[in-house]
Amino acid sequence: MTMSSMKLLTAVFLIFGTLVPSAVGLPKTPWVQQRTKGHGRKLFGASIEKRGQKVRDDCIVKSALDIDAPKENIWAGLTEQEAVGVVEWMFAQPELNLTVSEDAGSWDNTLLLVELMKPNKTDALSYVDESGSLPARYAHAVISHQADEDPYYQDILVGPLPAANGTTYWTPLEYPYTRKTEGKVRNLDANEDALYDEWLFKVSATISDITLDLWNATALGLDNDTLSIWGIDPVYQEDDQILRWDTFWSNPSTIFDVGSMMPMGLFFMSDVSGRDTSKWTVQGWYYNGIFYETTKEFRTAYWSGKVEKLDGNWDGPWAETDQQGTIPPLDTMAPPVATAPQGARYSVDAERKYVEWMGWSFYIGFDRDSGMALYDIRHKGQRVLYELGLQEALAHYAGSDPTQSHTAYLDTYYGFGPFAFELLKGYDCPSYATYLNSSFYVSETTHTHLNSILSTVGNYDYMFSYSFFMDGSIAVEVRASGYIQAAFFAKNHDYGFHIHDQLSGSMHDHVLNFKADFDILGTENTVQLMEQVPHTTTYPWSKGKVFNTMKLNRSYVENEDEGQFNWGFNNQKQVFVVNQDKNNKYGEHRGYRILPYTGSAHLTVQNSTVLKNSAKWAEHDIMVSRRKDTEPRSTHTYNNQDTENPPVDFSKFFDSESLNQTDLVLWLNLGMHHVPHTGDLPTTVFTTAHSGIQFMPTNYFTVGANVETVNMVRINYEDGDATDVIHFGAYDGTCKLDYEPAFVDLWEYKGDVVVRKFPYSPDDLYYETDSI
Ligand SMILES: *[C@@H]1O[C@H](CO)[C@@H](O)[C@H](O)[C@H]1NC(C)=O
Ligand SMILES: *[C@@H]1O[C@H](CO)[C@@H](O)[C@H](O)[C@H]1NC(C)=O
Ligand SMILES: *[C@@H]1O[C@H](CO)[C@@H](O)[C@H](O)[C@H]1NC(C)=O
Ligand SMILES: *[C@@H]1O[C@H](CO)[C@@H](O)[C@H](O)[C@H]1NC(C)=O
Ligand SMILES: *[C@@H]1O[C@H](CO)[C@@H](O)[C@H](O)[C@H]1NC(C)=O
Ligand SMILES: *[C@@H]1O[C@H](CO)[C@@H](O)[C@H](O)[C@H]1NC(C)=O
Ligand SMILES: *[C@@H]1O[C@H](CO)[C@@H](O)[C@H](O)[C@H]1NC(C)=O
Ligand SMILES: *[C@@H]1O[C@H](CO)[C@@H](O)[C@H](O)[C@H]1NC(C)=O
Ligand SMILES: *[C@@H]1O[C@H](CO)[C@@H](O)[C@H](O)[C@H]1NC(C)=O
Ligand SMILES: [Cu+2]
Repeated sequence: MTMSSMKLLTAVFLIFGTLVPSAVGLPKTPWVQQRTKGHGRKLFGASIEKRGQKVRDDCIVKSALDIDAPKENIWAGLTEQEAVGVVEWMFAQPELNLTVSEDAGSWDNTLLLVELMKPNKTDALSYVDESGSLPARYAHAVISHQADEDPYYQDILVGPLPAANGTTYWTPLEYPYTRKTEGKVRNLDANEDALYDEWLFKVSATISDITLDLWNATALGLDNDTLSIWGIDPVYQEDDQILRWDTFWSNPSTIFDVGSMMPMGLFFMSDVSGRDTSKWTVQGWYYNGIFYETTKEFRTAYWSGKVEKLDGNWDGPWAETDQQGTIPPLDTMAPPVATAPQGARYSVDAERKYVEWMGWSFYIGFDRDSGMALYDIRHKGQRVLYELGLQEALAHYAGSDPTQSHTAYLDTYYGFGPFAFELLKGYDCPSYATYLNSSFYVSETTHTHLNSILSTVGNYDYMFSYSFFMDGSIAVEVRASGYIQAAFFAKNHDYGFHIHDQLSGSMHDHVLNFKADFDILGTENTVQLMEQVPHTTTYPWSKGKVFNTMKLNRSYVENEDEGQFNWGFNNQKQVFVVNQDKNNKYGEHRGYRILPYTGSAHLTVQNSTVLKNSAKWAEHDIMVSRRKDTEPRSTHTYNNQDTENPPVDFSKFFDSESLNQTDLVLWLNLGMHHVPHTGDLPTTVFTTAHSGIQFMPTNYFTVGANVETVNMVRINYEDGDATDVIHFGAYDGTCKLDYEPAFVDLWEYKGDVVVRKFPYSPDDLYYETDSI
């Protein structure tokens, strides 16, 4: 297995889920009210069913209603023409000195990314809320400058679009980052091509007699290799010194990509500073609890019989996902299916990626780094959130060995966009769901993942779900699945369970950061806290008796110094985003409560040696900062390239500014403390690797918005007999269902559609799946 297939494993993201429309809210299940006994409420618009009266129709199966979004989707991404224009224009700028990726070596400059630069919120609101013009469009591009002793990545802005000689210009992009270095960050990947052939295989060759003796296996860069070598991410950085720890993994012998579960327990450290691979050095070896300073010391110890030999880890049925074992009773029968008997009850503008359902509406944006985000989320036309989306996903490992200890994947480095693969209809989402394409740019080509987004997004395979409910609440959930990255068992019991022959389920924290830019009845909002506290008091009526009870303690998050905190003890703290200037008629602030749903987590590690300043957002559950065009995102894709001085150091967002009635952003962490056990073999499953958060309207409506639905029924009864069955207007017929739409032809699965942008060849599209 190569380094790049390792990346795949640790950052394979399936996008799927029940995005909006299928995530229906409360009153869908008819309820029975037991206490009315036939008198009580007036029934406006209700109808009373006669015994035996039922309508029988044929089900009308239709897909989502087509609508036109009220505005253009200004977050959706570049059009085909825009992307082609920008790429052509950039290749024509001599100072950018770009080489087409296909022809580029490790000393050429290449264009890594071209995507839409999302508009500033002020410009976006002037267009979306008022009659302002469409915000000027710019492209965000990333160049890898490798024609340099000190290679670097650079973010630049190109625009305005469409690209044209004379009017379009490029500038270094600096304003969205806390580090002010013209959008540049050092590039530690420039020697990627040389790493294996000029280094790792050469080091491995110096001890291939040992790997043969230990495991009858080698990693020499030959077709018949039976071992792979890969190691830590990010590489360990001490100022300009760049250190790697690498380890051996046995190669899978089948199509199952299980290499990350096959560690062999032999580790070596290299100093790989600088571009000259002839200056790189081995800094030591580690095996079974003992560190050897030099290759010679390790070889001498080994061949003098002083090294205790342990077995390795090899694949087999225990690591494969195909069915095995006893089939559960009735399991061969067709499972229940979700159906929409009269057709979808939601509307979609597929071109503009705009969705409406039961009073909710939103636009979908998509980018390479973080995948899908939702914009301008409204309930009955009133915006609740301007932006809601993933920022970063961290998997921070720990262990007795140097590889696990140094591993803390920051997944946007690999990008969520490229790993949002085609969904399987009927498996990942109901077959009647609407599947939208997602596109991203790589090496002068645009890849389109067919049917990859719905309204839900999702190495692990992550599944992201955004659910909208009829009571006005929203849920954000993430689930993780896939093959774990396991550790060698030796001396690792404080860091995981023993799960296979020589295998430890390596402990790690998943922390996923989301941006929630609330706009509750306007952009100016405040975060209010309300804690239940034990209370001892006397009351006028208690005749002097001291009462032990509880009460509410309200406070505001006044400024950014108070802006980072955790869920309280025993869930006694409630967190609200309110608008203090928009009270309801009882004088209560209208707002939304943010509440933990199915478990959330922030990073256990404090002041991580590996991450340094590159993931300060991971240290709390909830963070509130003032919203700024200069702080659009809590991290940067290349934060792992300079962990001490990353492009975005989240802690710098917090500089004592007032948070009283101002436009603010909540940065919210979901996550899981994951200590894999035998149930994580062959894969971790979604049932419990699950974290969620909810947003709940609080004093926002006069009564619960859920009462508006007609999808309810009341049954009055008396003496054991139903006396009335009362309907409110919902279709109540029965119909014959043609199951065809519930079963899909999986042979339709295609993979990516790739279109070359430079030179532009729209008619020469091709399919590709494993190019990443
Ligand atoms: C442009 O890049 C090439 C490598 O692709 C390099 O040899 C050359 O020196 C660069 N030119 C300038 C002006 O930097
Ligand atoms: C812009 O200039 C480049 C060369 O400088 C030329 O190849 C290209 O055709 C021009 N594009 C337009 C749209 O005029
Ligand atoms: C060692 O591996 C080679 C090929 O990988 C195989 O042909 C040979 O039988 C193995 N030897 C032992 C002792 O397993
Ligand atoms: C692997 O291939 C190399 C070169 O083709 C050969 O010298 C070596 O004997 C092979 N090793 C095994 C275990 O078959
Ligand atoms: C997705 O892309 C395919 C291929 O280009 C196209 O046929 C299909 O209409 C697109 N789907 C949507 C919803 O735009
Ligand atoms: C009430 O909250 C304030 C502000 O958070 C805090 O300083 C105070 O100690 C709390 N009072 C009680 C009784 O918990
Ligand atoms: C974080 O750890 C580093 C290295 O051990 C130390 O220099 C620094 O003071 C620590 N910072 C905090 C805030 O504890
Ligand atoms: C967006 O806001 C930043 C920060 O104020 C500013 O530097 C930039 O020019 C703005 N972009 C546009 C297109 O106006
Ligand atoms: C916060 O804003 C509200 C409403 O605008 C105002 O009444 C209150 O005095 C402000 N509080 C502080 C501490 O400035
Ligand atoms: Cu995990």
